[in-house]
Amino acid sequence: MTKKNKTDQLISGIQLELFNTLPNDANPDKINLSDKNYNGNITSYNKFSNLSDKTESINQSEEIIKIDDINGLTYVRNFISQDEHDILLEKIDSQPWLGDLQRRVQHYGYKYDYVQHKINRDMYIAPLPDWALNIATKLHEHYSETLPDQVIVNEYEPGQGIANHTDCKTCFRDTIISLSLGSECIMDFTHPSLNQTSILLEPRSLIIMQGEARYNWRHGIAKRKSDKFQGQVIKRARRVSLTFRTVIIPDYCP
Ligand SMILES: O=C(O)CCC(=O)C(=O)O
Repeated sequence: MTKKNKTDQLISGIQLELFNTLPNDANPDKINLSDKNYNGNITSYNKFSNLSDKTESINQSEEIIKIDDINGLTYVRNFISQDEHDILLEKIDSQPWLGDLQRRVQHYGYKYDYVQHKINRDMYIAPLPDWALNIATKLHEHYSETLPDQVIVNEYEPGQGIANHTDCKTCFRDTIISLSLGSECIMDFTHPSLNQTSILLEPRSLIIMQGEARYNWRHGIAKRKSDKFQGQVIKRARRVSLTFRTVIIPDYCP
């Protein structure tokens, strides 16, 4: 059983509309939007609004934020718990890193060719390891129409970033999801004819790109040692991200 709350809040001079559907015994005051991640309009609601039968593994404080200025862009705060975060980072750090890009990376499922922007059966490595498959499955249950079968782990030391880009349209299906670990950082979204938007990515959060956000916008992380956001300087530390995608293999229908 759930009850529906609608609250209008004015935060940092911006009108927010907060829709949250909480279990009857949940305390709406626990939802904290004071550290808003973005300079525009958002619609925010609690995870449990329409997922009542699928909540057993979901962190109670998970919060979904639709970024109204960019169709198809969703930010999910607290997707994993702090314990899950720490275990995941330890697991990743026990795996070998590749140094073939300007930052260290790990590839799972398929190795993506960043130079030629292509993927095919020859690039298949192995099924996702359990720790990645568990997350991919949870993403598929709640946020992605397809089960991600490719993961790239990126490591960003302060000063490192990733150029503005759109993920290869012919290589991957519609939903691209990145899970952040470690440091906060700003991700920029640019469009040929619309204003740039920046989102503060917190550790344990997801950024989900679908539709227009995935195909018509570019996303990137500037090479900086700190970010300025809403008048505050945020020093970067080491950030590790896991980007989940579902590959399109030509001539193959699953
Ligand atoms: O670090 C991130 O969150 C995004 C990574 C990314 O865009 C990519 O690997 O293509």
